[in-house]
Formats: sequence, structure tokens, C-alpha cells
Amino acid sequence: MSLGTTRPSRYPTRTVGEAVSTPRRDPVVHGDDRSGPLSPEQLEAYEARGFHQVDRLLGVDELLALEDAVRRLLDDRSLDADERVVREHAGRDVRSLFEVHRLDPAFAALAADPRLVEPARQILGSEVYVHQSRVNLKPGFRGRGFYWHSDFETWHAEDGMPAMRALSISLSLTPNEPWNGSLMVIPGSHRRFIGCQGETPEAHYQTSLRSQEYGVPSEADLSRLVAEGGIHMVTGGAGSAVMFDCNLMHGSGSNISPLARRNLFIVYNSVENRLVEPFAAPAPRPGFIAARP
Ligand code: 6CS
Ligand code: FE
Repeated sequence: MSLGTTRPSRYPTRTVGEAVSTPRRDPVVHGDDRSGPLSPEQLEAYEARGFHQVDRLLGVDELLALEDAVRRLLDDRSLDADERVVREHAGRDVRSLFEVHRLDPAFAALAADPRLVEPARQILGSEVYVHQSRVNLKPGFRGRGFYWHSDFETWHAEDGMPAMRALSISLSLTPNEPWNGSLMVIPGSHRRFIGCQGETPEAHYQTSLRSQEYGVPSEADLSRLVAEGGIHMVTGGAGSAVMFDCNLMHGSGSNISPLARRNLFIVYNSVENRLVEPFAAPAPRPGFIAARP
């Protein structure tokens, strides 16, 4: 049944008929702030590839404090029925903890830390705010993956994010190895918007955070992107980080190794790109997934 929830958009998606792809209509690096922290060469590489990796952004003491914070949240029985705790389809394993920057002061401090905020401001060319934060837990043996997607496709369709002027910073809380479900990105894929077929159902977030069925690119589109850009595996020690454009195509496999893979994601959006009504969904998603400060 058609809910007729699609509004005209510069980036059409969630269509009834076959999906279309659109060239990117927004800059990747906004403005011209050469004052750092990223060097002109690093900015140029970010613009071309859509991501920037940083080794040892966090120190050992910080990692231990964040580990404690994750443990506190997992042990907090008052969160048992909280929507911010997303469990895997089968079993009781926690898949993601959302809005961690409002649940624990350790994450709040990190979300406001200049090591994260300054590069975000430089790339987005304005002040920024936290659009979303979450920890993905991916435990050993059973942690399930995330299929290929562009975050912006979801944020545009379901949250009403108007332009590609946001980025994610993913911080490794454990080592990210090639074999424990690390992030995979398609370099250069941020330069095209890959529309997805299928209208967004009501309350889609209640299932999409476990496994996504709408907002899934076609195999033909993915094959084309990979033929052009290949696949880059984002690995690194605990404390390493990657900053990536909101429209970069990415995903991750399951973790059947014994070693948990935990990452903290903080998404920064430009204050000049605040959310409006969703472009292709019946209703906006709740604030713990998409902040509207
Ligand atoms: O739905 C979302 O907003 C989220 N989903 C995925 C798979 N990645 C980005 C974002 O955290
Ligand atoms: Fe994502």
C-alpha cells in the first residue's frame, strides 16, 4: 500500500518504482578553513576518498574509562526496556546503545572533545552538533553485521536531513581486525547518491536498527561502486578512529571470532543543516536516533 509519504527532494529515494541515482549536489569539504587540525593534503584526500583515519586518537586511560561506561550501561537494569538499548533479533545480546552522549558523562565529554569537534567543524565549515551517537557491541562469536548502506540515505529519507553536510567519527574501543567485523568502506562512493527502491513503512526504526530492509542499495549499484572504488577495510588498534562522509557507502560483516569488536560512533551535523520533515517516511524518528536541538 502506498502511504504517499515521499516529498520532492534533491536526492530521491524510497521510490515505488526502480531506484535512481543522483550525482552529489553538495560539497564534501564545506568552506575553506585551512587552519587545521587537518592539513590541506588530508582535506584533499578526505574529499577524494570520503574518509580519514587517525591512529591512537584515544589513550589507554581513556579507553579504560569508556569501557567502564559501557559496562555501567549494560548493567543498568533501569535501561532494560529502554528503546535506546537495541538487541539482536535472536537472543538477548545488545547490538547497539543509542544516545550514549546523554546517558553517561564519559561519552558526553568525548562528544565535546576538540579532537573530534575541531575536524568536524573544519570539514563541515560551521559549528556542529551531535545528530546521533551510539556504541555498536558486536560480541565475539555472535555479533551480527550491518549491510551496505549510506547513512545519509536514511537520514535524508527518515529524519529530514536536507544536505550532505554531516559526518561520522567511529572510535575503536577494541582492536578492529580484518576478522572481527570491522567497517568496510567503498572509497569515492560518497560522490553519488544511490537511491533505494521501496517505500518506508511506519515505525521502520523498530526493525531497521536490527536489520535493514528499506534503504538498501541494489546489487547492480553496489557492484558498480566497487568496480570503481574497490573496498577498503578500516582496521586499527583500540583508540584509533575514522571520520567518514555521511554519504560514503559502508557496511560490516558478522563477528565469528572470539574477540569482541566495539566501536563508538558520534555523528556531527552542521548547524546550517538542521533536520526538517522526513523526505520519504511517514513520520520523523525519535530524538534518540536523530536529535533536533
Ligand atoms: O539508521 C541509522 O540512523 C543508523 N543506521 C545505520 C546502519 N548506520 C548509521 C546510523 O547509525
Ligand atoms: Fe552506517
